[in-house]
Parts: sequence; structure tokens; C-alpha cells
Amino acid sequence: MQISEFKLSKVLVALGGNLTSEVGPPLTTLKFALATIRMRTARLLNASRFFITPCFPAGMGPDYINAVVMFDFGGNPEDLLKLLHEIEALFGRRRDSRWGGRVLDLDLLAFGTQIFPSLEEYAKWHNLPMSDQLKQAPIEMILPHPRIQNRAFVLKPLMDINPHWEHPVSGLTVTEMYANLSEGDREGISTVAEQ
Ligand code: PH2
Ligand code: MG
Ligand code: MG
Repeated sequence: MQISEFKLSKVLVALGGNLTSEVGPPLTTLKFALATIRMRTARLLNASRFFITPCFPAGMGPDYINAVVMFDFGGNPEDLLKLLHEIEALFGRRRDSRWGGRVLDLDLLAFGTQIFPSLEEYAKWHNLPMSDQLKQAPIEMILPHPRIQNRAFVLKPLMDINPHWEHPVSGLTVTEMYANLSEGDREGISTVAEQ
């Protein structure tokens, strides 16, 4: 590969956790995870503040700490996903329960403007009714993440770092998606006092 072909993609990653890991409570784990991402990617990294967010679905577990980061990644989405899984494993994440608690969850929200594997597949997951979301999860990576527009715990931190970012499929900005949430969803979130 020639140096001129080396391509950087602007990527968005969500961090979350609601259980204590080997290094400490969720806020500590997320701070370590952020430092690890910083070391392993070594690119401009724009990180949001940390937020306390009610567990979704409500009542399924303790509150989460959530944040999002944006950085330039030199590789393909599979490379990044592998790296994120490695970092999750480093902090003791067992990939067993989906909606229960987790010590560290690193979700790839967007990889440049890529739609993967296809618009049809994206639309299938994007349109999945809530009742089915509890029963089914995609096996392969879907880009952008099909739930960005629904999750206050993703959109509130995104408002912090890039309110003008446009969703690659809908074209809506973060500000517009955030405004579309219910007032209850928006107001349930607070920032961590000591960042
Ligand atoms: N992640 C989940 C399930 N529920 N709730 C909050 N508040 N934050 C999360 O990051 C989260 C969740 C599955 O990954
Ligand atoms: Mg998640
Ligand atoms: Mg995940």
C-alpha cells in the first residue's frame, strides 16, 4: 500500500458500564478504557464528559456511566471492532448477557459515513419493533449503529462533542435527534460531578 492510499476515517465509539470491574467502579473503568483507546489509536480524540444514565430498559440494572469519543482511525471497521473487543476483554468483560449489566461496553456507532453491510440490512435492524429488540440481536456489525437516534445515553454525550454530526442514513444532526427524544429521556441524564 502506498502512503497516499492510507485513509483515515472519522469514527464514533460509545462507552458504557454499570458494574464494577477489576480496576474499579464504572467511572474508573471508563477512564482507563479511554486512556487505552487513546494509546492504541494515537489520533486526535475528542471525548465527551461522563454521564450518569438510567439503565435501559428501565429497572433492568444499576445506572450506567456513559460517554462517547470521536477520533480518526487508520484501518477498516473490522480492525476497529477487534480492537474494541480486545479492550473490553482487558477489563474483564464477558460477552454473555446483552441487557444485563456489564463492566465495559464499547459500541462502534459510526465509521465515517459507511453503511454496512447494506442499506437493506441496516433498515431491517433500524425498524425492528422494541418487543423484538429484546429477543434478536444482529450477529454481524451494522453501521451506523441502528439505535443511535433512540438512545439518550448516546445522544446526550454526542451533544457534548459534535452536535452538528450528521447521521449517515437519515441526514439528521445530533441536535435534531436529541430534540426528537422524549423530555423524560432527556432529563433522566446528569453529568458526573467530578470529571
Ligand atoms: N447499554 C446497554 C443496555 N442498556 N443503558 C444505559 N443507560 N447505558 C448503556 O450504555 C446501556 C444501557 C447495552 O449495551
Ligand atoms: Mg451497548
Ligand atoms: Mg456492545
